[in-house]
Amino acid sequence: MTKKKRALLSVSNKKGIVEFANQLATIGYELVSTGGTKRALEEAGLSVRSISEITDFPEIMDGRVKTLHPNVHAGLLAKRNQREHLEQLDDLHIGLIDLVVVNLYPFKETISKEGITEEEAIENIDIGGPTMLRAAAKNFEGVTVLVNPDDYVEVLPYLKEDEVPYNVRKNLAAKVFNHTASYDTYIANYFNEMLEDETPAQQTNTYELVQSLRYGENPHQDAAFYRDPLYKGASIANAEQLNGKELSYNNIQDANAALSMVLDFTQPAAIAVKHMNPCGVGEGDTIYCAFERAYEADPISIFGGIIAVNREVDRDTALRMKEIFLEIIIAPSFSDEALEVLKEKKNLRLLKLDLNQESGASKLVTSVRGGVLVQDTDEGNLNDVSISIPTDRRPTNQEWEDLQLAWKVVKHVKSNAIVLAKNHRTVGVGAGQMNRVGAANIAIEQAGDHCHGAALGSDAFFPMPDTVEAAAKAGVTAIIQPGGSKRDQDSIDACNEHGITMVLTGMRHFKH
Ligand code: 93A
Repeated sequence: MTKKKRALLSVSNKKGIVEFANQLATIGYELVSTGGTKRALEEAGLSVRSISEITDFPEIMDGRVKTLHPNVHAGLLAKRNQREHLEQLDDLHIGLIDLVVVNLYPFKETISKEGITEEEAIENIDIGGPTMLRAAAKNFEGVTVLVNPDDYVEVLPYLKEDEVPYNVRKNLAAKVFNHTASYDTYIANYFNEMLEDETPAQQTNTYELVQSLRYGENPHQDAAFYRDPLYKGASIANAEQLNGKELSYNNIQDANAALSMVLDFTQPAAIAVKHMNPCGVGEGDTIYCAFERAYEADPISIFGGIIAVNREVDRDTALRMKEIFLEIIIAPSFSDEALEVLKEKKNLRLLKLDLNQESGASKLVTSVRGGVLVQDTDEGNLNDVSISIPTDRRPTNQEWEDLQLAWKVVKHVKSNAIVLAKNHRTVGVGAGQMNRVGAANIAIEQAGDHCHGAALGSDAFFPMPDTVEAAAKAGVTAIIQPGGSKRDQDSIDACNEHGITMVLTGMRHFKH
């Protein structure tokens, strides 16, 4: 007579466990469980052996030690095709364990809750569970291991046939190691954060797959999109897509650029992005007015652009937006009428995203060949700096408004960056140039007549007065820049000569 197959069930998340165990019992499995799982199964009328019977040892220390025992781990790790292993088990009266159903103490969920104490967090570090999972996964040749309740249904037919295919077992083992790796990363990060001001701790990151992408920046590049599951701020990874085609790699990058920018605005604002740079930014009393200004800022580049706004899109704004070919619109909400209007464009991607989520620095990971660079996102703004005005003239109220807008926008433009703003909108953007005056010339050319009385923002200091000279010639009357060059005085002198006012922020906004 062949021995009864043995299943070890020990789960924190009891979803689906009763139904699954019931089926296992029906097909002849002996069920073995730890305290809480055993109770749940017995309440449903199943007959279950206690893990203590297998270990010949009680569950002790409030469950801290319940399955950590050679009788469990030998039963899991014995090679089924190695006689010595099986003989050793026989000598020691240890039975094989054929199926492991384990999910872990909810560490991530626990630390995500408000007001959790360190003690509660630490109690939720599972030790016995991952040990069983890893043992079973290492020995997937002889053991089937289930870490995800969603897999019960799929595996059941194989168990009924008494033959779980090799590849299925291997796949389940891979799921285990991915799961335990990510589980440990949460724990590592939790400890790193606790230590933050003491030791520079090793930082480990874990990401969850959001979606595989059709391709990357170009069709011959594979790509996928991952989320940082612990990030609480607004993120494209958490946006609700209400209409349109699936997001592409470039869409996600552009949408992220637009989102990062719109989060810096409190009054109604509209951002138009192309290739991760803003091509038009407008502010206004209403979102309609803000969008109109963002459009007027550069009616050519907005074509095929990505829009982010920080207020509900209403019908009138939707009608205006609909007139232009846009790739994506990101908004905190869309009125029903606006949705009706915009949904007529089948491909237009509409992303609804709560912009009031507790935002904050996210880690910015940039890859280099063979490694990654990690830094905080640039959350610096004018509230964090003390400005100085070294020129003879101070800005007028209107100039100060425009300077603030230019400064907010230039932070998000690829360096070297110059932004010209006037009357609540950008009028010229010079992005990603290898010299500063080159960026200024592009912005000036784009702004044309609008340069007169415009404000100029520069993401970094002026190494020489040539940008001031070019700006003065074009009619710019106010400048905002970090300052800090050895030759700042030359730029200040040039401003005074041309009656330009200049604000120094002391904070640089490079974006390479
Ligand atoms: O505290 S533990 O690390 N010590 C153990 O020996 C142990 N064995 C299983 N946690 C342990 N478990 C975990 O208990 C499992 O991973 C599962 O999450 C949970 C199930 O406990 P119960 O059946 O009592 O609800």
